[in-house]
Amino acid sequence: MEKIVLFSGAGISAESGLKTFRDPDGLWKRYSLEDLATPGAWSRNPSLVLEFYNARRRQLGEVEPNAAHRAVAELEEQFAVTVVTQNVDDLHERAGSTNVVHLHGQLNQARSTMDSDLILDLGFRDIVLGDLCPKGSQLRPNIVWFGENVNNLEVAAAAIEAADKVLVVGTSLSVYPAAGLIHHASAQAEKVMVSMDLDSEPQRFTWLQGKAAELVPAVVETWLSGG
Ligand code: BV8
Repeated sequence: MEKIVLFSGAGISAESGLKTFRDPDGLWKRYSLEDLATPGAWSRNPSLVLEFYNARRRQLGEVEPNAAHRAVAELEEQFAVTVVTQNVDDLHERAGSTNVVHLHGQLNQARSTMDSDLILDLGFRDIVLGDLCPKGSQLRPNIVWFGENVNNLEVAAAAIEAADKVLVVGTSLSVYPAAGLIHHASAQAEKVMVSMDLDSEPQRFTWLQGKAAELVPAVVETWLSGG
């Protein structure tokens, strides 16, 4: 079975109604990531950080996967698919993808502040000060903040190296080390990138400019019909 890796960023979830980060109306255009998505932010004002993620988690409970997420799930009919995502939403999973590797954590999970391996499912519930892990320490979002180590990098790099096709969707490739993963795609692999705009022409990738919910189903249709 041919192997495919889908590498996604916030742009794949934009048409589900979730804000991206660096588009004109993006989250980091409205808020300061230093005040919301760093360990320093957490130690200075944990309530503000908790509320920022509570609001995003509540919204996640009200949105649905879009045609791009669903098309990616359909690829599993004929291919061995690994989804490597920078996103913290669960829309790939809700669309039916069964092998999703999260690099930056998951919005619907909480984590102990004394044991980073102690992870709890939250669904779409809030975390507030005083919510404690079973070991008695404050719960935090299970999100990788700036300055924290990224999860699953080796697994992600190995999957991309082994892939026959790599489809990159909805990422500005601004955040490292995640963005560096696309360079692990082999010379022989078919390499396609879908986004609305690009800061720089991606070497080795065929760039399709446009919306994920339109372009990803078209690429998937071509691949499923043998193209
Ligand atoms: C680390 C969770 C080691 C939070 C996130 C200077 C230079 C280079 C690097 C650094 C530097 N200084 C510091 C660093 C490292 C830093 C970093 O990369 N900073 C950047 C900002 C410069 N990285 C880290 O800190 C990482 N850790 O390095 O650890 C270490 C250890 C100790 C001490 C030091 C270092 C951790 C990074 C993880 C941070 N957490 N997410 C949250 O979600 O709240 S990152 C955040 O950005 C999200 O995960 C997001 O996915 C990710 C990347 O953004 P994108 O997904 O690409 O979204 P973006 O808005 O940028 O782009 C959207 C794209 O979609 C655009 O291309 C647009 O055209 C397209 N689009 C929009 N709509 C559509 C569309 N495409 C198709 N259809 C549409 N409809």
